[in-house]
Amino acid sequence: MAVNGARGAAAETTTEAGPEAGPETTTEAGSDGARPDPWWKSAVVYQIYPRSFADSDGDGVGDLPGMERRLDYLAGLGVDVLWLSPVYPSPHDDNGYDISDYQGIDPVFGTLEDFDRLLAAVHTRGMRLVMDLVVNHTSDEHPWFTESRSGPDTPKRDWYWWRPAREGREPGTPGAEPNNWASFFSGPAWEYDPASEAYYLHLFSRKQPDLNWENPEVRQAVYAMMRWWLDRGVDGFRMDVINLISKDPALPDGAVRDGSPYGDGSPHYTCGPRIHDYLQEMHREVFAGRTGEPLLTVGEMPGVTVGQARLFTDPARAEVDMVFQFEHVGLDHGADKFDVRPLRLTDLKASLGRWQTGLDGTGWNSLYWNNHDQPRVVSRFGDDSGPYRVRSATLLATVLHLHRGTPYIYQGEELGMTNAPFSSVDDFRDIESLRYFAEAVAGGADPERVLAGLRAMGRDNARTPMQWDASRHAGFTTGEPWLAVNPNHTTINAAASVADPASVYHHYRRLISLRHDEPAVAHGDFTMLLPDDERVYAFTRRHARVELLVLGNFTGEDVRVDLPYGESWAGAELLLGNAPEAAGPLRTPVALGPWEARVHRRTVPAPRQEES
Ligand code: ISL
Repeated sequence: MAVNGARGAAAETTTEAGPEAGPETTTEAGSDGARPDPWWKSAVVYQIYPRSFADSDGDGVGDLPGMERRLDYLAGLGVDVLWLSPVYPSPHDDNGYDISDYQGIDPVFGTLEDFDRLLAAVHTRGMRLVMDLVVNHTSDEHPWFTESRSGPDTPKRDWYWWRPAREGREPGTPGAEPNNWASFFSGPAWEYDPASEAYYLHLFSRKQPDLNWENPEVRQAVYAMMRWWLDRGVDGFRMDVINLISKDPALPDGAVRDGSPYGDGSPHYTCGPRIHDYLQEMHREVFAGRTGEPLLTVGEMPGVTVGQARLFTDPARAEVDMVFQFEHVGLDHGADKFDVRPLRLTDLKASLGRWQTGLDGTGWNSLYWNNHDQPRVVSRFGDDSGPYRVRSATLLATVLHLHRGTPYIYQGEELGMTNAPFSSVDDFRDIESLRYFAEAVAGGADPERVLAGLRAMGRDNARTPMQWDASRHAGFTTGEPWLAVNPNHTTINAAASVADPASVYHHYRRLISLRHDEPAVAHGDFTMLLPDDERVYAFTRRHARVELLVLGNFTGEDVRVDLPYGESWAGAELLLGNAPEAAGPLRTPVALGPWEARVHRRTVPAPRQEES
């Protein structure tokens, strides 16, 4: 996509954070000196989960005016793009990922006028706004589905996947579903509709019927809706489970796993037969030929492989700019995601390293630890227990943000927010956790064990309200929050973090500035070091004559490491670190304190090919 000038004027800012937001990060010449690099290669995205960000009217649910009041905080952090999880009208069976009207705003979040004002205020500050696009499914209360459900002969019948019961089975009874696929949220992926004596497919909840993308009318309706939002001024889309939209129309049974009543349907709907056609068509119909600001598109793609991602993100194929892949956030899963295993650092390095290499040159990575579906990273891969919370949160941030790709920060991650102390199942609100608990306990599992899994991995960990200050309900709402605020907000909150130069917040701010200012962060190549070391994450980034060395100690102990070619790094300047007591140039062998992270920089004398 072409690189244009800035949208609006980047607001003058009086904070130390600086105005480096958004379009200011555009690079004119490409890193290879030829094609201009897209602006999003040096951008950082911040995800807002609207329900839990800021409530302006005391109903206990975050809203658009609340968000608008907090924009200066986000501009101060220096992020370039805001991505909003869904704010459209919805019955909220899955917190807005079940949409009943694609072209409106749910009253709980505000009005279209509130949205337009928010968008203008984001642009005034030099940032961009990306919407969530949820088009694998609608809500069952969407008029498209209401009409589709009204009878077999309605013109919209074929907009969804309707199938008769399995042959020889009594419709509506267990085992009579048209195939053996499971829903992501427990139970079968089919719901029986007695009125029309047929089943409809729902890969998620039964209130999220899957759209039939085989039908060209469905696709055109989606593209028209996307154009409507772009005409309104939004700057792109994060596309929910977009690699699930193409199903094998035969909807075959999946292979049955031992002991499970369900088969694995994923080979028949993950990156299905027409997925590339659909995304290329979407690009032609929605994005190609648009004048004005360049956009950002990111496809959420559970189960995507590196090879597939390379195709999806190859600019020459015009599909999406980048994808969210799931490999690294599955490394601590056992039999399922609630069966938690300890993370092996070598597995993490092997996985992220493979993605770095796999998308090098052709595609582009998105980088994330957290989003609204994942537990808090400081609790998951760091140490949230007290003395090392700040150290481990800043180490994780440093390692992630120094990879090649576009980093995503999930609200509160920049404060080092932690998992929540849920004491009983009644504390959870998420459909996934509640359904999983009910199904596991009904199947004879020990409720305490199931609860332990939910505490570690449940999505509500990410969804507790943003911790703005130490006051009641953390300054999130004056009413009763829809999900309890984490009691640790009295010490972990934005007001305290902004005031403390050694906080997690200021570390994120420095990482974002570094990406804007140092081309090697956005554009440098990537070389993993010490792949077999279980304690230290180490890699280099190189761009032109600048080389960066990133080191992170993933343990709570002092470590000493010998680096390959370590002596050549001796004396390299420290660009950024999380342990002030260790300031100064690099000494080898390197000694790292508990959860210490360092980024060193050196200038290399000659291009790599002449070096050896
Ligand atoms: O969290 C998950 C279940 O373990 C993931 O599999 C998740 O459902 C998957 O990443 C898809 O997520 C997206 O689509 C869902 C929605 O519930 C998630 O919040 C959304 O991010 C259905 O729209």
